[in-house]
Amino acid sequence: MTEPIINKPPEDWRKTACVLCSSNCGIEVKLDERAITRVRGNKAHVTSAGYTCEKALRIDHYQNNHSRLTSPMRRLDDGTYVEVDWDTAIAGVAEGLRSVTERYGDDRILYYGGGGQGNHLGGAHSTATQRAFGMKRRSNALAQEKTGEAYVEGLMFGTHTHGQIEEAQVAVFVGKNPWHSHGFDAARRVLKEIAADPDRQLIVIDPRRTETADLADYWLPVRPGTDAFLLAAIGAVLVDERLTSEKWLTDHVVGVEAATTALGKVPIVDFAKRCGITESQIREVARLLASATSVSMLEDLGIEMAPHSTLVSYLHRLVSVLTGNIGNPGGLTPHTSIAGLFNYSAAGNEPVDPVTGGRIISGLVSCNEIAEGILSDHPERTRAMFIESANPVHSLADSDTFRRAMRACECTVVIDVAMTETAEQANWVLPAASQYEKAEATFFASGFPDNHFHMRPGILEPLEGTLAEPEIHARLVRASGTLDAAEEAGVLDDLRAAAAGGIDAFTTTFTTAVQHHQELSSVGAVVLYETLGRTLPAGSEGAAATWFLAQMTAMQHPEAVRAAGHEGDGPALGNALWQAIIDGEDGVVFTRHDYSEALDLLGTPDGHINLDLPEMLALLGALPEAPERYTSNDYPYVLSAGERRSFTANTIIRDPSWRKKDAQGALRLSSADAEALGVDDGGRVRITTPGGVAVAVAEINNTMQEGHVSLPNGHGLAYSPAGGDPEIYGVAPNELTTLDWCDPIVGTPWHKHVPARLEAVSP
Ligand SMILES: Nc1nc2c(c(=O)[nH]1)N[C@H]1C(S)=C(S)[C@@H](COP(=O)(O)OP(=O)(O)OC[C@H]3O[C@@H](n4cnc5c(=O)[nH]c(N)nc54)[C@H](O)[C@@H]3O)O[C@H]1N2
Ligand SMILES: Nc1nc2c(c(=O)[nH]1)N[C@H]1C(S)=C(S)[C@@H](COP(=O)(O)OP(=O)(O)OC[C@H]3O[C@@H](n4cnc5c(=O)[nH]c(N)nc54)[C@H](O)[C@@H]3O)O[C@H]1N2
Ligand code: SF4
Ligand SMILES: [Mo]
Repeated sequence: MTEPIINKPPEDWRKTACVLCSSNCGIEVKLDERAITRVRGNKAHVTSAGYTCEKALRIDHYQNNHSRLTSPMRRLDDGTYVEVDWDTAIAGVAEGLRSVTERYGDDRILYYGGGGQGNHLGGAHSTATQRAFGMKRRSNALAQEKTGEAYVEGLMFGTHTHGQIEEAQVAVFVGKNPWHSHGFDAARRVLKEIAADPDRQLIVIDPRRTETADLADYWLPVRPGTDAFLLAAIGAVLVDERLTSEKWLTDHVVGVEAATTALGKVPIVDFAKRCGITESQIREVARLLASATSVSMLEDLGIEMAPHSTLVSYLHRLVSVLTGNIGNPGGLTPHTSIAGLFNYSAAGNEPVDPVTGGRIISGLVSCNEIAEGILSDHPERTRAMFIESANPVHSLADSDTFRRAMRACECTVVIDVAMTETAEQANWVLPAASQYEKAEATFFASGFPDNHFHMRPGILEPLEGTLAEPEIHARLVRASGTLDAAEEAGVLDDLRAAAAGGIDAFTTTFTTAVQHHQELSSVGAVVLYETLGRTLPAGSEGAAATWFLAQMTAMQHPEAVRAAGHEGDGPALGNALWQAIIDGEDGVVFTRHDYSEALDLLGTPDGHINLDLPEMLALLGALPEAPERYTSNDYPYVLSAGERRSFTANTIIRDPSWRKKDAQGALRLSSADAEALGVDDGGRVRITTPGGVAVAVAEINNTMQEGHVSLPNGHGLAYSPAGGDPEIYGVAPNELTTLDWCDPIVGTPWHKHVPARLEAVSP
């Protein structure tokens, strides 16, 4: 790297990324002092190539707003906060965590979070703090959306797969609205390309006529919560009409007979009625999927947070496998990861939570069970929580119960940039530097045949009073005493000296050091930050941890790393990749494969895809007996609580003035429902659910089916405009949700399918 970005002259553009969704589009920005005044897509970016959506252009509302924290804070008994200095805060947090372990034993502290849409380096450094303080319980937002998918993928593929939509002949979205939510690169551009190409088809399975559905060749408006019936029927047609890819299945798949036998019993006509899609349309779609050269199916919250969620995750993959769409160009492909979000190796042998009895998927406690466990009287319950870069009071089901659970803990710590709903309940609040004030990166990339990684240095100095997470974790690890012996033996000094001599010298010294001091590898990210990180340019220090990730990637996929243009063998190859990551301001290709190698990346023990999942097949067999509806006379509507819209981005931006439209976060409902309720457009509606009551502004919107209404996510945040008292804008969806309304297999909440009662509120 030539010069630190933070030292660039004011008139220069600075390269960074948008942090508002997992696409992390490369952007270039101009600054005026600390304000981000201009934003444009970075055309040279390896993944996004200049693409952005409207949200990136208003990113300054994330960087500069009145919610930013500027001092560590400690909660007093009366619930108010006092500012404390960093030394006091670090010592207090270390003492609070240590005393919980001393009193209750190991494994009583839960670590939650570790990264949002743009920042995973904090989480990478937190592993050091977790180990230093014996935090073994973990959870994060993935355990309220993607654990069902991960469970099924672990059993079927032993790894994650991703649809290569850009190349697919047929793209299918099941409960996903990529026009707004993205989830793959340059989503709107790619959707428009597919829509404009007569040889390619777009299929959207969604009760609402979304912006994506508007572009689709086939929009299948399922009745909410009935996707399992639709996908089972599509699978059944494949079997009934002998449309499966026999030869390919014989070569690559086991358990075909178990699955096709179960599908053979599906009552297609009855299931068509239940999901509200005609049999002829189901047959037409099944034939299209079977005849296409490639199909990419992607699921998202519309099925992950609705009835039969884990089963649906299985059923649509079953359809992809039966039609031979795994590992082919434009199909679903396994891929490399610079650091995997899930560990698939325990699939099928997941441990059970000793307190709640729930399955722990990939080491993650189910989000819906965290509060219940803490509030139980089980002797092994969690007694402390360490929450980083997450806002679970707002984002997890039943906000009130999560608040109570935090208060029931003996020590709670929050690291955040803002005074959030969660920070407001914590004993200690530690202010983080923003994602434009430090090195950051994410581990979301799931590209194939090429996979990308983008490490961005900070473009601004940390806001006064804040620290970047690597520094916070380094201080906590030091306070734990874990590094005392190595420090006294002069090992850290040796590592610093070696790092100053270059990455190869550092590699040799580090390898020897961890042999003598094993604790160095257990808190490895912090050791790297404290040594190698000190030699990196200002704003890049936290990138040292990626050295380890580069080494691991080079060890696991040496050929693919070399094919991506990085040279060397063994540790030298890892170092070449790392240097490219550090220098690559537009991101790098870190692995390059050929499609002929795609199925080599499967992680199942026998290298085959497995369709015989007895638990899922039993659920499929039991579908005819499933309830016809989950609504009742008391709660006759289905509320989707948390829709992605134009100006929503989870709770990353708190300042409501960033929204150009839908400032109030309206409840969308059909004109038929509005008329029946006597509600006008812009009028007010009371929403009552088994979890709570809220009042929202109504928006009559005929993309909604009758009986189905939706609220946006990310609203209902408290924000104080300059000098003003805090105000709450819109409805916080989880004031309306409950903990028990969730998937029976993995515990993911059914937020898209909350039974609700609506009443007009007189003006
Ligand atoms: N603009 C914006 N983009 C985002 C985010 C954001 O907050 N704002 N958040 C990011 C995150 S964290 C995530 S996980 C993704 C989520 O992205 P998506 O899952 O695409 O977003 P949602 O709008 O929550 O839900 C998708 C669709 O599910 C539909 N749906 C509701 N019920 C059902 C049903 O029973 N069956 C089916 N088939 N569909 C149903 C809804 O009508 C909606 O169109 O978005 C990411 N991108
Ligand atoms: N009812 C309902 N609930 C939902 C959903 C829904 O559809 N309906 N969607 C769910 C989904 S899919 C998800 S992913 C979750 C998301 O919910 P969470 O995982 O809680 O994540 P975010 O809302 O993205 O909050 C990220 C936090 O990180 C903070 N932050 C930003 N930058 C930094 C930084 O650099 N360092 C630190 N330490 N903190 C930072 C922000 O201030 C914010 O408090 O919400 C879930 N909740
Ligand atoms: S919100 Fe997502 S798609 Fe839009 S610019 Fe940001 S990263 Fe890209
Ligand atoms: Mo999410």
